[in-house]
Amino acid sequence: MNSILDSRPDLTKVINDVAEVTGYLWQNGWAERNGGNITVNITEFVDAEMAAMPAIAPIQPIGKTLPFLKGKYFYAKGTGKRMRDLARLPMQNGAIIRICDDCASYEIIADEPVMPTSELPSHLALQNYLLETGSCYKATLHTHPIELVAMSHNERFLRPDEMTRVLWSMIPETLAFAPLGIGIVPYTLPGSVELADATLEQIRHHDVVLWEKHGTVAVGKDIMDAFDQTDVLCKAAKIYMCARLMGFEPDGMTPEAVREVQQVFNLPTKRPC
Ligand code: 2HA
Ligand code: ZN
Repeated sequence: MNSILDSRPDLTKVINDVAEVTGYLWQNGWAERNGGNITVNITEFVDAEMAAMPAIAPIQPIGKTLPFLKGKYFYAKGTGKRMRDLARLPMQNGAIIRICDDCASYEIIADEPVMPTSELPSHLALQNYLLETGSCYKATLHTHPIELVAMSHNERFLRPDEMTRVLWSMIPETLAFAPLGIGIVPYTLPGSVELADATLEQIRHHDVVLWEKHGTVAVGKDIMDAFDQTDVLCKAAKIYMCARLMGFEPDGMTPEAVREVQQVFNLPTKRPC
């Protein structure tokens, strides 16, 4: 069967990276059944032939009007599709969509009429924000990392400053690679516009957002980067949990040691691009 990826090596590389990452999500135990979703802005790879491709399914509403998305193209994981299946067959478990001129609806153009992710309002609201701010970030990743979700069941870790402080203090690399820390969104119905709005507020100032008792959302320059952001914070959560399993509350790096890393490595206080 023909695929939009045929004779498009650059686009194929992006989709193959998504497939590689979805394999990691499954192996990490972060992607039970159809858990999690991904979108990647692929507009830079669109050629005249792609731009002329007709919709292969009825136009659908996004649920929000997102003015910076007009005419943009995204790869999106399909709703109800499994990450572990996407790892083998990305174009049968995800689709390429085009945002319509009303900026409030989208059409699927390839390869198959796979309806995109149930969290599309959140993903596209983040993509709209990235374009609005001129960011070079292209990917959004929602997944269910076990240890971070477990921590969100405790009131102490629903305080974003406390959660960030504990994670940063587990290992210097957490601070170095997630210098904006983790934001928290109190429990909100999955797939809702309210969840999208709350996520957007938090991602402005954080590397990753934790949805209470649900999962994480990360943005990245590409899908590998969004995965790394999540992975770095989850590693810190694992170390915290290992210490607790050994029967003690970990000391954590001292505030002075944390400040030293921030200063010596000149860590950014906002997203680099
Ligand atoms: O796609 O994870 O939050 C399934 C989900 C919804
Ligand atoms: Zn989810």
